[in-house]
Amino acid sequence: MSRLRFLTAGESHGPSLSAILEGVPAGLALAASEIDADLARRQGRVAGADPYRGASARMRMEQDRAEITSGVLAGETTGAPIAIRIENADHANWKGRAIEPMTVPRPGHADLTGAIKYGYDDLRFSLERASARETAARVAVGAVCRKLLGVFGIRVGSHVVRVGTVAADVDRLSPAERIEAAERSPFRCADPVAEAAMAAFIDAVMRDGDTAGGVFEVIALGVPAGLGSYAHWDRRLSTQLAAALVGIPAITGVEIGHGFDDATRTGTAVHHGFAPGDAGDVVRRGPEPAGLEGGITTGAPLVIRAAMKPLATIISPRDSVDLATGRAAKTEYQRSDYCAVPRAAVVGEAMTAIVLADALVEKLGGDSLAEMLPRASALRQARFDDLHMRSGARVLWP
Ligand code: EPS
Repeated sequence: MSRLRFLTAGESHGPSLSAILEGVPAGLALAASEIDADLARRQGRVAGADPYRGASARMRMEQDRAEITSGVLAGETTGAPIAIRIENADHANWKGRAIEPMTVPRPGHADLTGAIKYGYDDLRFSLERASARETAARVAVGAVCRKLLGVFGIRVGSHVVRVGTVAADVDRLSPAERIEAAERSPFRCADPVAEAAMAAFIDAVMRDGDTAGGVFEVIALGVPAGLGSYAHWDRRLSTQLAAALVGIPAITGVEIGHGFDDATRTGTAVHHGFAPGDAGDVVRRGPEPAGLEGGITTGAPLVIRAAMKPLATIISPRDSVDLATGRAAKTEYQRSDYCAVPRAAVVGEAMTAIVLADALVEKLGGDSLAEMLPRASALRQARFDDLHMRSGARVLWP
């Protein structure tokens, strides 16, 4: 089913992160600098801005750069697997160092569950791979998918709608305005009033030695109707998008459009009417339902939200147990971010781009761009007449 697939490898303080992406059609122009642009967005290194407030000191250390080591020849994809490598600058600081085993698990992190599952006596073995550092590799893969989607006029962006108790008010902005405004904001927030309040909230959390979570929204524009299917649960695009987002570290909730708010309303308030359009098409009488109906895209902007729990690495010591002695102990602080919601939003874009690129390749046939482009124009021009939807009554069951 899935035409496009990827794997990542690498530890947080190891020599490098690696990714292999397979299923990208031949003929896509691709340069490492295009991947670097998204890596910089994930790190908050945009237009010379300082890395996001609330980010770990590690962010100042890393200047993530992608090296493409296969699948691209003479500047174009060949259809072969694309391999990408990103160095960890911090590796030099850990290499060859004798490090005391970590034996006190941080509640909420993968320390304890990793040790139970794999039988570690040093919890750093969990931490190294469970670390959100790995999301840099996903963003690199997402950048390639973004490039592919761009050829078909599909754009993916994100913005932060909540940090802790501070919510952004974005109702007056169109989906395109939201993601464009976020690109100019150090918090990826489209509401300048909320942005200032978010900064104050994060400053207070940092002063208290605590962490903050929040909610981000991913928006995809220009998505054609007809991607995904209701034929089986795993073919629903909503299933794939929700899984892609909840698979980002610290994500604990996913919402299609305003799913949780809509659950408080009645059907007539949520489902607006259809009307015949001028071009022989069907238009809606109210706001679009988040771009998905029956697990299939409608052609409207796709809107998905994800909730991030407050990070589990907290500067203030937490009650725990020393697994080496079995006695009560306090956690020791490991360097971390205080709030990573704006960075998680960029990872959310990457995961969304990967799902959409897979669905597009599945719909259009993905050996080469030359093959996909004419099929995409035919799809966009399809009218109901072409789809034989006005043929009147028929017998369904002979
Ligand atoms: C992370 C802990 C911190 C973060 C890291 C994710 O790393 P370190 O322990 O090296 O200070 O900075 O994120 C990144 C390095 C990154 O590039 O996103 C964790 O435990 O998840």
